[in-house]
Amino acid sequence: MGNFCSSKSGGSVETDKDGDIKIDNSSEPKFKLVIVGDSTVGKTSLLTKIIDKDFNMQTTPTVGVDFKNVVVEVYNKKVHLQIWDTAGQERFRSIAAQYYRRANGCLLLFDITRRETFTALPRWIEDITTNSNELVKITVVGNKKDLSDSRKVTENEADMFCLRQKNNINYTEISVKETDQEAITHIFEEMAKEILNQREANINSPSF
Ligand SMILES: Nc1nc2c(ncn2[C@@H]2O[C@H](COP(=O)(O)OP(=O)(O)OP(=O)(O)O)[C@@H](O)[C@H]2O)c(=O)[nH]1
Ligand SMILES: [Mg+2]
Repeated sequence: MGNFCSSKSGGSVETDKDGDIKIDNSSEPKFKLVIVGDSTVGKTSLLTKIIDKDFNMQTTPTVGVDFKNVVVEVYNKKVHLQIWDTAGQERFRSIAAQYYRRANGCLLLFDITRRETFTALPRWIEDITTNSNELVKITVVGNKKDLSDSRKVTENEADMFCLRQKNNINYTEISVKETDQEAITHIFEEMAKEILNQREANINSPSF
C-alpha cells in the first residue's frame, strides 16, 4: 500500500493508515478510481507508469488490491485521485468487487491481442454496476497497442461495443509500454473532468 505518492502536477499526497487521503484544503475534490479487467491485461503496469514512468516486462500477478494516490489538475483545480489496482485472476474476483463500492470511476482494461479479455467486458461491466453507484463513470481501455500485428479486436469493434452500452462508456487505446506518461495521465484527467461535470449536474454523486 502506498502512503506517499508524488504526483505529475508536482504535489504529494499524504494518507492516513487506512489509506484515506489527508487534505488540508477540503475544497479540493477527491475521487476514488478502480482499475479492473482480466489478468495480465496490464492494470498494475498502468498504475506503475502513472506513478513513476516505469515499464517492466516482468511483473507478478496482483494478489488482493493495492492503491496509489495521484494529484491531477483539471479546470485549474487540483483533484486528488485514489487509484486502486485490483487482481484480475478469477479467484480474486469477489474480493475485487468490494473495492468498487464508493468508486467514482472505473478503468476497465482489456488486451487487444487476446480476444477473450474483450469478450469478458460485459461481465466486468455487470460486476462494476452491481457493486458500485449507478453514476460510476467507466472508461474501457484497450491496452498493448504496440502489439498491433497480433491484434484480435479492431478499434472500431471496441468503439461500437462501448457506444452500445447504456452507461455512456468511453473507449481509448494505449500501449502502457510505449505511450508516454503524459498521454496516460490524460486518461485520468479526462475521467476526473467527467466526474466533476457529472457532480455539477447531480449533487448527489458519491464521494469516498
Ligand atoms: N507488450 C506489452 N506488454 C505489456 C503492456 N502492458 C503490460 N504488459 C505486460 O503484460 C504483462 C502483465 O502485466 P500486469 O500489469 O502485471 O497485468 P495485470 O492486469 O496487473 O495482471 P493481474 O495482476 O494478474 O490482474 C507484463 O508482462 C507486462 O509487462 C503493453 O502495453 N505492451
Ligand atoms: Mg496486477
